[in-house]
Amino acid sequence: MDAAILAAYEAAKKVYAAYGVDTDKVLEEFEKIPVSLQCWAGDDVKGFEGLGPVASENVVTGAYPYAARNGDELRSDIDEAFSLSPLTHKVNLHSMYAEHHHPRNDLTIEDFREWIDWAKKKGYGVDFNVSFFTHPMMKDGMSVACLDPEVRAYWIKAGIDGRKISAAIGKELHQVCYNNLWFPDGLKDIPANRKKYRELLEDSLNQIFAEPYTEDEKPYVKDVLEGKWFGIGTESFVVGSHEFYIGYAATHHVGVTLDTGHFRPTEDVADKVSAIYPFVNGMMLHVSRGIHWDSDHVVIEDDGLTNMMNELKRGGYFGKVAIGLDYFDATINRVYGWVIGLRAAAKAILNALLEPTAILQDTEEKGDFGDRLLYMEEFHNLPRNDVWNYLLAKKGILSGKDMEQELKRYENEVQRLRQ
Ligand code: RNT
Ligand code: ZN
Repeated sequence: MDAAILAAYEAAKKVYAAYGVDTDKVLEEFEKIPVSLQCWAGDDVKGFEGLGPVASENVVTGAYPYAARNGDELRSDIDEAFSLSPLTHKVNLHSMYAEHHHPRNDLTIEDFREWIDWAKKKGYGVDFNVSFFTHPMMKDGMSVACLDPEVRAYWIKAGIDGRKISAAIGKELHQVCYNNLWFPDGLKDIPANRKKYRELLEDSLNQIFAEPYTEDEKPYVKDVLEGKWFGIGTESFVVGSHEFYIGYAATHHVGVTLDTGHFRPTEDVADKVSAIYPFVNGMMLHVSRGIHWDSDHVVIEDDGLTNMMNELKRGGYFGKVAIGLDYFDATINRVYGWVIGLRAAAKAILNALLEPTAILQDTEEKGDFGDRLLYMEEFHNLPRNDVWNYLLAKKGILSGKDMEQELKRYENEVQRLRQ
């Protein structure tokens, strides 16, 4: 290792020790916090089913070339992104990335065999989602809340199978597989009967969750419901709103997903964790960056991310609340997008772990609010970057110009051949 990086780390270690933080321990903790990468950003949420032109319920903008066209390309791109991130990794799969061309509502774990074997070989975890969108069986943007019973039945079956697939993945990889359920269902204009759609969604969820997990599946799988307050095409009404899912999860022993882009832009999503977590069975984050709306910009080290990771640290939620990324920006190289988001998440997690939280919470207990704010500000000046540089050097992960050159090499030698 570069002697200057090591010397800086040793000095930083002393600074942190004076505040009661053991940086070696922090680096051990860091290894235990996986981040799940959204596979769907690698091809603009298209999937591999070859369904032809069908309406999409996810808005992706941009036309950067070289999107992955099949499983091998997508896995290669993910490997490349992970090689530049110091995190412990999971891959967040969507059912539209099955490689065996079975119908969306007739899939088993074997349709994801290539993914699972690859994850095993590389030591990645896997999370799962049924893709309840971009499919001929969607009707007017609706799936499980559709008024048409045939459409509902189709997607309920997909939801039931999705739980089996998730449990099988978790068992095979020996770690929890989060089965995330997001339904785009909603209406562009003012509904005349909101209640009816909510009743249909409730009934569909009851059918999807009817079969409890077996005792040997339970440690390896969690169902989480992802709400939203509006979407493009569902401006007036989203059936699966946050209120609906929090109520449903609390009363049916399932979990929720908080996508940080799915709230009013001024809402503080970090504040919601301790308000919801105690009452639901599991929580996942879709860390995103919305600009004015759920725009899914690449995650960067901004206040939203910092506040969320600090909250996970301060509330003891690391290891309890699952962290996933969710954004897609097709105006830049998609591998760049992943690398930037992974490194931002990694840095925010590391900074949160390094925070001398006990001091902050102590001043608060004592009512020393001046000290609390003073130290919060002062802690921005701790030598975090020296710990970060050491972490990357220890893992042999490139930074700065070297990282940029590696990404350019990958674009030129690998991605460019896809035209
Ligand atoms: C959409 C949700 C959802 C999707 C993915 C593809 O608003 O955020 O999580 O982005 O499932
Ligand atoms: Zn999401």
